Amino acid sequence: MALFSVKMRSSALGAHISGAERIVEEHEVGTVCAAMSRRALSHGKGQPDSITITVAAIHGDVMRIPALSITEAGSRALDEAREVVLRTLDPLTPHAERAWELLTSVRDMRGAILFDASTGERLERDHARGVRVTSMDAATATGERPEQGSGKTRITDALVLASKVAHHPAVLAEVCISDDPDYTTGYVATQSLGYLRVRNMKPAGSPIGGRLFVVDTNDTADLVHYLEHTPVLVGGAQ
Ligand code: WAQ
Ligand code: MG
Repeated sequence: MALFSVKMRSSALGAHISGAERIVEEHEVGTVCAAMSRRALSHGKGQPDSITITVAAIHGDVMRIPALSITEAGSRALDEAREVVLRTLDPLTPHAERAWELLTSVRDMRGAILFDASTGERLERDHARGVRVTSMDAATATGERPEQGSGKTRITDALVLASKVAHHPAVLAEVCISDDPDYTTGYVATQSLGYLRVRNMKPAGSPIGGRLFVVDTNDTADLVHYLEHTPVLVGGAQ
């Protein structure tokens, strides 16, 4: 059966607004493209003046990996959220505070910061754009997935991305803050800890948001190729 990767990105005056990733069967391509454009047009960050949807046939195998398990940190305020993140990163890098400072100072990136665990340096080539994880989806049949825009998709989408990212051995941890001004729950994820939801990652109404991957690798190109191109289905029967 032919599978297709469907990607959407939207922007206004050149600034990134939103993006989405799916892997679907041929007969679902039309419906998914329509749902993605609807979702892009009603995004909380603003009205896009450009929406690009790319459909590409997947040649070769699709990797199947389990979803990370979801847990929740009971953080009641920003400083508690920061503590949860720092406590998770501290054993993995001596530059945990720098990682937090960096992540909480960026916005409007299409992709993620690649943060070198040992040096605290950024490894991605384009600092304004970051590295965008694409070609992934939940393994569940389309009919069983939550309706696009229902609110449930946000956590599903994040869990799929986090599971793909954590699966690569060079990734030690991921930290995510939503760029939606009214969505203040983020997460920190590692392969062993799973997906830890963290409330109050930023003040309500703040436009900041981004992703940061703490990595340990001497082959950044291999990692970036996996993140950008390897098709991965998450969850379901392995
Ligand atoms: N690859 C890399 N970075 C990305 C990608 C991607 N495919 N998609 C988004 N980002 C970066 C980009 O800088 C965004 O500004 C930032 O992440 C946040 O993206 O369990 O909604 O789509 O309730 O706003 C977490 C859910 C929600 C927590 C995260 O992220 C929970 C969210 P958003
Ligand atoms: Mg967003």
